[in-house]
Amino acid sequence: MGIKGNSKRFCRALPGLLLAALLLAACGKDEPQTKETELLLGFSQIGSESAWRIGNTKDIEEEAEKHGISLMLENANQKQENQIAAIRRFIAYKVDVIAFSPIVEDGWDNVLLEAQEAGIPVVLVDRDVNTENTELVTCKIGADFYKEGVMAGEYLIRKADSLGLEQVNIVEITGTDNSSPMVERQRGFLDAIAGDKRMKVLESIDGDFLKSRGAECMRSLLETYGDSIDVVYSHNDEMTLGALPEIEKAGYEPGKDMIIISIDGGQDAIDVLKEGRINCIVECTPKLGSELMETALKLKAGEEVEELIHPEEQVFSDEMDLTSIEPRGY
Ligand code: GYE
Repeated sequence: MGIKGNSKRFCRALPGLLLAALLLAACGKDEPQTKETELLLGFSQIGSESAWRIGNTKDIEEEAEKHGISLMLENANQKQENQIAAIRRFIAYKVDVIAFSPIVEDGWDNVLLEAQEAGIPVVLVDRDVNTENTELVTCKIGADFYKEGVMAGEYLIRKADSLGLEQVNIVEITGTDNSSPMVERQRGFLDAIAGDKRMKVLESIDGDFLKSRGAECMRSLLETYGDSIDVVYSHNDEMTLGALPEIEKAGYEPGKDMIIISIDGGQDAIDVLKEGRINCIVECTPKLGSELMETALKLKAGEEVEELIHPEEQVFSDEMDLTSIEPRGY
């Protein structure tokens, strides 16, 4: 799976437009003209770094189709400059609505101003931007990353209580530096454990949300802290799945010798949770497509939209009956 090339995406939008042009050409002067209300949505996706991201792209494609929306979808291959260029193309193409998942929080003001000047509403999907001009963004649809971090920290406190631990040494593998899930998952977690004297973060290391980086980070953490690591808190499943074999190679049993906490809840990680090699996964749902399409339709119709939409999320952990987890679908 993965995101297909940009030109293909571009073509997805075209059949509708071609059809409209053909209809117009075919209509004689006296015949009534049937005009479709086309909605063209430009969406700039970050890349394909994780099962979460691939599931998110698929969901957006499927929901666009279900809602009869023409989608120009571009994959930025993990580069902010590609996202900025994509947004500029959407503006030039005069899409009705621009949506994007900003790879990092900073550096969007100029291009957002250009969208505003062109009168095109902008919807943030999944991640957030850092801007003083809140008028630049119409609304945001995505998870409450701070709450996810808090839920991870609260689980750890309960787990430490149940094991009767007196000292808890934590290593944290973080997502992409300056991305909103990285910033907020860290802040929420630290706030949740702040009042607990047993908790100590030995090191936070940037794993960029990638499996390969998760493995590298874990190797380096094991070299430095080895036996003293009690907990691995990883900001996504991909990095967790990269870290686990390294822990095993070093002679430890993840889930028993070390408490493993992850975020996302893709099927592969849920299966590993069921095996007992991960202790807790805080859910982050990639299924944001239907909210996005409904919001885009409302914006096109000139209706009010909600400024902030957070999906409901839960915690999957060794505290529950894991057989009750429904197939995740990504
Ligand atoms: O957790 C990670 C993905 O922004 C919430 O990005 C998203 C994160 C998700 O690559 O797996």
